[in-house]
Amino acid sequence: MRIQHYFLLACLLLLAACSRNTGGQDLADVNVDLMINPDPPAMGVSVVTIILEDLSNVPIEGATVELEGNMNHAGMAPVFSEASETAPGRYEADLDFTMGGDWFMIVRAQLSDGRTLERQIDIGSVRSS
Ligand SMILES: [Cu+2]
Repeated sequence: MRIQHYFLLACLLLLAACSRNTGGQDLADVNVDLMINPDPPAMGVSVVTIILEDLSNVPIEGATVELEGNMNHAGMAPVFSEASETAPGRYEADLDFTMGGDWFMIVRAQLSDGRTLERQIDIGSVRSS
């Protein structure tokens, strides 16, 4: 193969990876729990903890977890954060709730078995003070 062919192949693989990420599936065999400190959530930087388990409550280790915080009303920029695994199946991220009001979280996880999870979780009201 000539060098151009490798380049084309790399581009195609990248495209495939990107479209998988945006089109992640809500995997039925994965439990996703979300906790926020402080609780109830308040405006400002908070610690968001995601627990990933299988249906037998076995922790799902080695995932890459990303969070996207959104508000229910239009015109707000989403807030992103990357979580790190602090214990088996436990992923923590700092996330800045930039405004009081109703929020929801989109949890994206790349599992070690190669599958991609995407799940939306309602947070409800974030206090403004
Ligand atoms: Cu807002």
